[in-house]
Amino acid sequence: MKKTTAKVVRATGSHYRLVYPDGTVGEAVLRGKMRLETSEDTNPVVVGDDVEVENGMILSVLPRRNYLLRKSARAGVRRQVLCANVDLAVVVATLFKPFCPLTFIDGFLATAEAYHIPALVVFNKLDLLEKQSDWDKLEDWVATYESVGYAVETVSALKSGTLKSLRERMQGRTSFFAGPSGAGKSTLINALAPGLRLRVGEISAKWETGRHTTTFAEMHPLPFGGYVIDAPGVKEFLPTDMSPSELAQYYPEMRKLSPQCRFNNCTHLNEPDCAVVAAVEAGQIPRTRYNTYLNLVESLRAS
Ligand SMILES: Nc1nc2c(ncn2[C@@H]2O[C@H](COP(=O)(O)OP(=O)(O)OP(=O)(O)O)[C@@H](O)[C@H]2O)c(=O)[nH]1
Ligand SMILES: [Mg+2]
Ligand SMILES: [Zn+2]
Repeated sequence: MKKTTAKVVRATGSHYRLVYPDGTVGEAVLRGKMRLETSEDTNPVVVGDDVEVENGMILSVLPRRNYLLRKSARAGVRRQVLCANVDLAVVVATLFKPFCPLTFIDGFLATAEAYHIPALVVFNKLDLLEKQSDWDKLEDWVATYESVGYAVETVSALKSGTLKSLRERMQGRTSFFAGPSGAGKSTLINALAPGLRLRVGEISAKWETGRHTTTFAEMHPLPFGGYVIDAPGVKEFLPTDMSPSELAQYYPEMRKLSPQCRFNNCTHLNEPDCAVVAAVEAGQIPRTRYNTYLNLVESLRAS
């Protein structure tokens, strides 16, 4: 077989599943030389990559239109590239079962911002909301994200009637789904593309967390056009490889105000005449967003 290009649709350790331009599917491994050239702090080939391949051997990765990476949770590995060449970065969050920290959502949104990928916040498991205080909390979170310019969907993977608008946003695009384990990423994808029958997991009754059912990232075609990448749930989504003042640029509401700070490299932590801190105190920037910024700065400093 002569040299050709293909799309990586599944990445498990050092094995990859490829789809060729004619629609055929094949398995591949990395050429030895490529493994050697690979730096140890990241993974060389990810779902969504277009690769050059010959005889089941991946020779090279074609230039990426974009990619998404986070701080790796694995010892000895600094960062983890999650996907490449996507149109929409979707964070699937829940108010409970499992609880999704706002720092998770905001770490994800800032990362998508850093890599110039449009982002969408999806609150799933709407059917579990009972008390008025739950609905108030959801309304508050939705208002927060919309007020800083993000698109938000509120859905239940178990109620297909709630998915219409999400489907429209995903139609014809390649979306990447991230979220804590158990948030319902695979269940949502099953509801959007019923033929797939992806494995879904139980929620631990004791911890109200998921059980890491999805173990590798995989790209699936959608029946209404487009693709979706289902990914393993992660506990944290922390940006990496940026300074605090850069991170602030990836909070759109801070980016807007930072020209009014006294210092042009203001980190909005404790500098005098900081327009961002003033806006937080005046209630013009959501305090929850500023708090997650502080958490993420902390994590950048620790890495
Ligand atoms: N009540 C309710 N349960 C849901 C909803 N969406 C998913 N679930 C349940 O949540 C559990 C976990 O769902 P999964 O789809 O496996 O979650 P995941 O995000 O793919 O988890 P990982 O693969 O571990 O990252 C399953 O028991 C689902 O039935 C929803 O909208 N409402
Ligand atoms: Mg899953
Ligand atoms: Zn400032």
